[in-house]
Amino acid sequence: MSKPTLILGACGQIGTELTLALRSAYSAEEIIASDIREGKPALMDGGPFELLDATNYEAIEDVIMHYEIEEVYLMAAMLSATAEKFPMRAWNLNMNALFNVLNLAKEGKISKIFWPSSIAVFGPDTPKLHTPQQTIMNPSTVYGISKQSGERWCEYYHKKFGVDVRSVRYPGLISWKTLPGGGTTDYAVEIFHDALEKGSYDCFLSENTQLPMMYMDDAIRATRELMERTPEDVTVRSSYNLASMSFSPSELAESIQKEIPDFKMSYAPDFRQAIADSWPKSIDDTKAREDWDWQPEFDLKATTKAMLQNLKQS
Ligand code: AKB
Repeated sequence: MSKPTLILGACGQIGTELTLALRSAYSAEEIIASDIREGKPALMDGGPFELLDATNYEAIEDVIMHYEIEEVYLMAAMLSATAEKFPMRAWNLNMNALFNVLNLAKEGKISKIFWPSSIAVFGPDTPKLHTPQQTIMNPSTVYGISKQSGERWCEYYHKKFGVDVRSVRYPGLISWKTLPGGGTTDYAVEIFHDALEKGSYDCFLSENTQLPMMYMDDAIRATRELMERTPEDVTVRSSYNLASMSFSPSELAESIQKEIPDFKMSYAPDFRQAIADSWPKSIDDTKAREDWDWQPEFDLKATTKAMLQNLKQS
């Protein structure tokens, strides 16, 4: 079953893999990639692409009308570390892009939205272990504030206008096809590149900073599984907690050392340490498991092996 679908922010870390996955599952011609810049050849050559600014309502509306788009995945966002440097730019991008798609759905121009939230919605007052779906949030970062506000607006548009918007709180995502940019969990991707290229990595978080993480294949599958459910199954319209594994930089280094015994790790925490310290260490995703049978497949060992193998071959 294929529906004309628009991906905003298709050239980023998640957008690239989501676009490729949807194009191979459905008719590639119906999966329209878009971003403010061009992406990798695999993405540009594999189906339609539009240069599009997610904050420009009229430009998105034109593309939606032209391709008769039904579903939109809004993957354009400024992540946690960059957002601390450019708070107003982050707020404008993260909120205006969301309002654009929510309003297009409210006006009946699209029928379904996916919008990613993040573990960044939680803050220093949140219980750190097995953080529940419903708990104290109080995010202390620019990015987290925008994601928590976004969650409130998603639920509001669903309740008030019947907008079918769906969301998960992604943990740090580990992938080999496209580098992340501007996040606090980026170390868990950079480390694999440096391990293969230099045999060492200087980590910007301290050795025992445990954070929730996920391999990209699991994240894409979760996204698709949530989007494929009937609206009645989706009982959370803010955003679902989503989990697979949690580890610290030193645990990741040990896992890499099992594959590359001479790998060396050093630590030089910077401003991103404070962001990481404000986030949960592990997440309780019972609600996602109950509502749409979420089950992760990749643990730390499987992720390490997949990352090293794929990066060596790429
Ligand atoms: C970030 O580090 O900012 C993101 C996130 C956890 O949402 N990867």
